[in-house]
Amino acid sequence: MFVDHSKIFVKAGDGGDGCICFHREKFVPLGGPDGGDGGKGGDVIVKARATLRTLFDLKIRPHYEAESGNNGQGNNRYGRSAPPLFIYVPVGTVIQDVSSGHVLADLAEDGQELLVARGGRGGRGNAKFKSANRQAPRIAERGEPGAEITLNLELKLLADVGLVGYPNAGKSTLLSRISKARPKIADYPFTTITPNLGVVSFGAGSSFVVADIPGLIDGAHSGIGLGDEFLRHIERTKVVVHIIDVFGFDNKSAWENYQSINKELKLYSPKLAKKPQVIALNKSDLPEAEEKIKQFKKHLKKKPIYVISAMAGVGLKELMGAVQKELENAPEPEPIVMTEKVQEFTPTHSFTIKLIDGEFVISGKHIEKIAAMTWKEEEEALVRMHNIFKKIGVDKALHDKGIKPGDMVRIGKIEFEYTE
Ligand SMILES: Nc1nc2c(ncn2[C@@H]2O[C@H](COP(=O)(O)OP(=O)(O)OP(=O)(O)O)[C@@H](O)[C@H]2O)c(=O)[nH]1
Ligand SMILES: [Mg+2]
Repeated sequence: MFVDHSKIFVKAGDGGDGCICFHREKFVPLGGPDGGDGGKGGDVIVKARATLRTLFDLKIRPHYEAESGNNGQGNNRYGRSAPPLFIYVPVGTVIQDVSSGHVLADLAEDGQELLVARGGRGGRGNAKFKSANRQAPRIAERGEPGAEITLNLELKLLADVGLVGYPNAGKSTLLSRISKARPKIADYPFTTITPNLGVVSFGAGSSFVVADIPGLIDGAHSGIGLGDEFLRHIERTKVVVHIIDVFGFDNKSAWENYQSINKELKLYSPKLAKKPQVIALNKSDLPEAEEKIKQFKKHLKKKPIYVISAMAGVGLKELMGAVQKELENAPEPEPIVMTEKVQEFTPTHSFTIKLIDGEFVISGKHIEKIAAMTWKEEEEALVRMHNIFKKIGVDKALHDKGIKPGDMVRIGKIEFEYTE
């Protein structure tokens, strides 16, 4: 099954907790702190793989979570870091961050990868908190939570040439004639419901990839029919071949059809409308085609028109020759605009305080992270957290909001009673 977009939720692994431990040995009464650091949580990496063709697997399994790092242990043993979690996608997958709308990457080559969520840092063990005036610290950090992100994945086919036209015009028939592809062909509209790709070998050593997409109808740009879904695949091609049934479609003439399709392309994307277009009038083998061809040509005197019979294989060499020539002159399709990098966590100390159901709820990325990394069972660790909060102005802000001893404060998942 061909699936060309999917929304996935990923979470990197949490860092392992740092350990609060003291050296124990016979005859050594007061061993120093020897709690090791926690290991790093696993990153989540999206990687392109040439053997994949669809995003189907990700559609049916949209949740991904990397392993957490192991906790640190006594005797200065560090916790093991977790391996990265790879999510494999087909080449041509565009990754977008749902919350910001930024395009993060366009994985256009086999093996290309993007780190989408960084694993949490391991918490430091209490050995790291030893200082001249703190010989036996009961402080360690919990692991940093792994980053979370929701991504839109969209597969853009990497074809050089796109076939567009109304349903039943003969696009799939043409593809089957010029390549080894065997798409379904039938005498009714919307036979093709997902794109087909074929490789055309032309002349000495040159070849190009052609995409046959479902037929377009009026209003396709706004989502009517199947076509608009697939126009984005055409956006990346270098050349468009416009296939027209010389007998027309939907009780309209070939000329009217030609204009309407071009209008749809323009409404979908002006860039698409500007792509080099090769015009092919199909079904020339049928009786009375001659007269229809004449009529069409009357309207369009300045542009070359290729008269073909996809079924009988007439005029295809000339058509492919024209396509080849256009390909040689066509500019490389513009790369998709990419945001430089995944926005990494930048410690901004900004926070907000809201009074919700009598509780003072503090939110802010940095502050929530500090809270999550605090061993709240340890008095000393809590004191350290409060000292950090004081420094960044949380205390003062709580005062300004009128907090009194005994009131409850909540930060992320932790809650405590306020004391002076
Ligand atoms: N006589 C004649 N019939 C043709 C020719 N090309 C295609 N056909 C017929 O037209 C019908 C539609 O052909 P398809 O290739 O399925 O058309 P399509 O453009 O891919 O149609 P959709 O997938 O529905 O968009 C089939 O019955 C074909 O046999 C041609 O050159 N001559
Ligand atoms: Mg078709």
